[in-house]
Amino acid sequence: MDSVRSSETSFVRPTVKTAVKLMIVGPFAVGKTTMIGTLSEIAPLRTEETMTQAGASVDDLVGVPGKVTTTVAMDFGRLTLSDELVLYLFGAPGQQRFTRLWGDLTEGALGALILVDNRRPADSFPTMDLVESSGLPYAVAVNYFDEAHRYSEAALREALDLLPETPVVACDARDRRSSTLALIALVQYLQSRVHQEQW
Ligand SMILES: Nc1nc2c(ncn2[C@@H]2O[C@H](COP(=O)(O)OP(=O)(O)OP(=O)(O)O)[C@@H](O)[C@H]2O)c(=O)[nH]1
Ligand SMILES: [Mg+2]
Repeated sequence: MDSVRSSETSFVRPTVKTAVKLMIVGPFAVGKTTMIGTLSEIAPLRTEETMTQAGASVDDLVGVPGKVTTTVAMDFGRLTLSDELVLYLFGAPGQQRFTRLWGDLTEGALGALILVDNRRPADSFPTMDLVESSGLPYAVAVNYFDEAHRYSEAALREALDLLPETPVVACDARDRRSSTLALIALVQYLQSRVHQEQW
């Protein structure tokens, strides 16, 4: 990863013509910070704070007992996808108590990748509500924490009540290739929507 984050990638390439802002969103501890850290070619901006007992009742530590910090505002990273296209990645907490931040954080975004924890898919519903009410087009990436809860795409679509055209991919937020593919699914979806509007 450090070799990717060499001085060569500190600046946006002069050939880049388009910069796109995308959101990476989802419930507590779903892997948002991990994914942006995995994808970003620059050192990601993080706003991690130590969790205290005060949050115990609202942030369920199921499956991540070792988690000691949480994002309190946002994550930020950058990924050059081609000579002409650069993505700015913003991570946003999806819990209802952060709704007030949502409007400012999503300003100018073209789309969102909604992360789903395969062990607790319903925890992503509040995030999906927020994204839908803000009108952002989205793709869903199921971040696999264990093998026990492997669902077929059809079952996931039904459980999450997705439209047939909404992309759904499986991913491992710790893996660069897998996370890039999830992002590409979103970007392709956004491009297909633009083409549809043009015709
Ligand atoms: N097994 C597994 N663990 C993961 C994966 N992605 C993230 N984790 C772990 O899950 C924990 C939570 O990840 P974070 O990236 O902090 O999650 P987050 O969504 O940013 O969390 P908050 O900002 O607190 O809401 C960390 O311990 C990660 O190492 C994954 O794909 N598989
Ligand atoms: Mg985080």
